Amino acid sequence: MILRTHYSGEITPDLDGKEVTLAGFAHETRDLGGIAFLVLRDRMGLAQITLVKKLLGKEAFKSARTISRESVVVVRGQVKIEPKAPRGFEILPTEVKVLSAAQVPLPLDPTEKVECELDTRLDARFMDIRRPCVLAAFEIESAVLKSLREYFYSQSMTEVFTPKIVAAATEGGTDLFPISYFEKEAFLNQSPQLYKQMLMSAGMDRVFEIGPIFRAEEHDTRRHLNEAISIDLEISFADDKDVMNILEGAVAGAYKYVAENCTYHLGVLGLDLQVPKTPFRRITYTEALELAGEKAGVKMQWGDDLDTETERFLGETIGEHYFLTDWPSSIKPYYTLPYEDKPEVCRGFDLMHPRMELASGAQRVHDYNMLVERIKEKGLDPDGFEFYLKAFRYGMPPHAGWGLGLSRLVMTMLKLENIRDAVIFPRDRRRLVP
Ligand code: AMO
Repeated sequence: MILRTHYSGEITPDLDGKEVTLAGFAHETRDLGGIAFLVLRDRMGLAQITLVKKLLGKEAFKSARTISRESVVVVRGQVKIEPKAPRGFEILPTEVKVLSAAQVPLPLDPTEKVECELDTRLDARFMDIRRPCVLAAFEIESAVLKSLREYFYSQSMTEVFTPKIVAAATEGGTDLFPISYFEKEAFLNQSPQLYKQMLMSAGMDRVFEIGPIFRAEEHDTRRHLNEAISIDLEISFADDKDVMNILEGAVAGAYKYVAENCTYHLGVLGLDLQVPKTPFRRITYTEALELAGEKAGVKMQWGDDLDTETERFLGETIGEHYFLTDWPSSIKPYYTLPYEDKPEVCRGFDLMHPRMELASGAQRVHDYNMLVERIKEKGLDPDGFEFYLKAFRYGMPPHAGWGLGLSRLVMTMLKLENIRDAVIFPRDRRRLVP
């Protein structure tokens, strides 16, 4: 195969005189007559290739000058220090091969000189991702996942996979995508919630899962999609406070890992990443309501879900990651454990970034009878949850956990405007291809 010796980002002036082979896309060509330039782009950056007729030979020089933009090329040549070149070096090639020529016109301009509508970009996503600033988010996302996995393993957690084709709604409600499953009715899973809890009864104790969740919500916002990647975790013999500590450790750790290991891609995005300080501030739902009422005149009743206005106010006031704790039991799901002495308040929490919610979690109800009651109180039918409830009848450890949205974490970390910029092929109300 192609023996690429270096990525362009790995070439530095101290390789002066060395022969290298680069492979990538023809980012730009400039023809000045007797001399021509080809800028080669790969996922680590750009390299200036100076085409010299004498070195290449007449025929090869002629064809190299006419390479269409975005064609796939391999270049073999010598590194030469060139202070006038953008990165302080140029490559003087003895061979330029086109492996796959690009048609013209291009569906969009990957040199980032021309602004482009989001829809046009998503329609030609393969070409859009050739743009270094788009690619950077996905390279960083992969680093975030690496850091999270390493952190979870360091906390002696086991990675699991639970089914995405299921028979029952996790959170109740109607936001489910039905699918045809032979002669049965089935759905795409909204959350691994019920399964990760069942694994506590299986004695797996500390599990995490990174996988897709599906929500048939009609939202058309910058922070909702119909398919998202959720990072889910569940731990036995732990309470809400324990898993909040793990959550802030995971988030701050991901920032730190990216700040230390993704300098090139952060540079492409022009970001100086600040690692959030732990512990994150914790404020109760009631305190949040009071703060918003006092300072911003927001009128909300205790028991209302926080509206976007309140969320925005809190984000602006607090200005950093924070936990919202001790929610009214009435607005958190049935699996959230109410306080024993104050059952109208529960041990549910949300992790907030000033711009939006990143995660929610709770200490769970582990008592069978209480769980059946809570399911009924929410207007749901316990019969539909029999496979889940069964796991609570034969010894269920107390447990707690959370679910964190990967794209929201990356989007807020990188200050991306739209969640679609943190998902390679997003699925929303209008988009099913590519
Ligand atoms: P929740 O429904 O709050 O909780 O989801 C957890 C996190 O997943 C992300 N998320 C989404 N991201 C993009 N588009 C969506 N439509 C979307 N829906 C959710 C968010 C959100 O904070 N079972 C609980 C978790 C738990 O208690 O363990 C649950 O699913 O970042």
